[in-house]
Amino acid sequence: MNIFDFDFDISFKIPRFKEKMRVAVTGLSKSGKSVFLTSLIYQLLADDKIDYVHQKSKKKFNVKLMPPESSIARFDYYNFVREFRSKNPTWPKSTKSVTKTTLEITVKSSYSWIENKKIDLELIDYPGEWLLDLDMQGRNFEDWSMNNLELALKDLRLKLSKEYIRMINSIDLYSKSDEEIDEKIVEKYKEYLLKCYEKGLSFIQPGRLLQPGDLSNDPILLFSPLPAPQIISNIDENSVYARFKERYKRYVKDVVKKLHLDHFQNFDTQIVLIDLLKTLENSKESFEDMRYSIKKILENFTYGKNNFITKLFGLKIERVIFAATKADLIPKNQIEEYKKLLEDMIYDIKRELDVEHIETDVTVIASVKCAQTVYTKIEGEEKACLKGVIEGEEESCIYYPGELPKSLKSEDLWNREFKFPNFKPPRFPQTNTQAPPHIRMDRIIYNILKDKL
Ligand SMILES: Nc1nc2c(ncn2[C@@H]2O[C@H](COP(=O)(O)OP(=O)(O)OP(=O)(O)O)[C@@H](O)[C@H]2O)c(=O)[nH]1
Ligand SMILES: [Mg+2]
Repeated sequence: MNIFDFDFDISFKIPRFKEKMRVAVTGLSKSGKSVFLTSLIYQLLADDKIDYVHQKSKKKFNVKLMPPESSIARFDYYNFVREFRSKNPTWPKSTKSVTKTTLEITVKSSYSWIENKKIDLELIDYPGEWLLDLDMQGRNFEDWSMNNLELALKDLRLKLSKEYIRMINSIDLYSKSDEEIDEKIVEKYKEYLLKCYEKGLSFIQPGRLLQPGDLSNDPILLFSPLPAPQIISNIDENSVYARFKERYKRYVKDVVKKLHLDHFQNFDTQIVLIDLLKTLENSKESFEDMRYSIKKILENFTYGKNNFITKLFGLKIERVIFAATKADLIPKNQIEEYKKLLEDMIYDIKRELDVEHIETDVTVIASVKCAQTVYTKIEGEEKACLKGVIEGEEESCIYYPGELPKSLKSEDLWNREFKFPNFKPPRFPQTNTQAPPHIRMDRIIYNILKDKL
């Protein structure tokens, strides 16, 4: 045998560990989380997948949707897509529980002797209302009540909370009473929260009261903020106050803390989705209230740098992407102003993250583009408008949503009128060969994956 006839085993490859990426998609209710996740998965699975990502990363990769773990419900991707693909496409319904999805990304190795890299990208979806309740952790009932009652007596809320305040002022909250009254008080409080929601206010606690999920009709939710008595020892153990305090404690311990531990820890990337259209349609107060809510929400996440050692104790968020959603409803010529409005909202939050060396990015996106910008004359003046099918209609129409001023500093912004109707989504392609229309989803996907590819 010729010694040069040596059979070198080229099938051997240097193995690689599978990497994990956990992305916290963070957003208040109706900010567009479920649609964003559906679009993101669709874009990644589609054959024409995100040319931009391939071009920028110069890497080839494949994506597979993994079967769900048995312990947690699966993000309803296939049903959402089926609805988007139907003749009369519809948006996903409001989310009522926590669901999870994992995408396995296989990145082609640059060398044939090194195994392809595999990354598990984990994403969760949940009702936006539940997010604000995380802020209740670490606060006792007295503290929480004081904060929420102070808020209820301020500005716009003062009018909305009138009936609730009148009710609690007319009841003896500290002496022995029948439990029947509890439901009535909480019902009034819920009415107040709903009014806040309708006025575009975001800070709503407990959010679970508006979206109870599996706690629907559960007495654990029978509490609302109450003023503390002058003398603590005057509280009867069968009083409204004592019962509400006890239920509050149980809710925070058994529900909020558990939710936090089970689902809102251990992320390395965060995407904060913000629906600024809601604030434009409402008021400056709605804008400020949203800013406050986002700040409160982000206080519940852990930021920092990950390294081999720190990873042993759980991941920290190293990168935060702020994205204003539904940008297809802002005419093209005002997109820069829309972005500036987002920059204004998150200015302080971003600065704090910058100081901590957390990478941040600010962008505007439309997960699913439903409307086009067209120009048309209104009362002799050319205006940028939207063309699309408004929900409940059959035919496409041209719609003027209002116009963002060039300078957002002027109070003029909050004197202008805006109205953004819900547009019907376009029908999704019937096969995975092509992705649905979007704005900047490719940019955001690249941003999420860039360090891993
Ligand atoms: N035009 C437009 N509308 C959008 C887009 N994304 C979401 N929407 C609208 O916003 C609504 C809410 O979107 P969802 O993704 O369900 O919001 P969510 O954050 O999951 O809401 P919850 O589940 O209630 O927390 C949708 O029903 C659509 O009407 C988008 O990219 N463009
Ligand atoms: Mg949802």
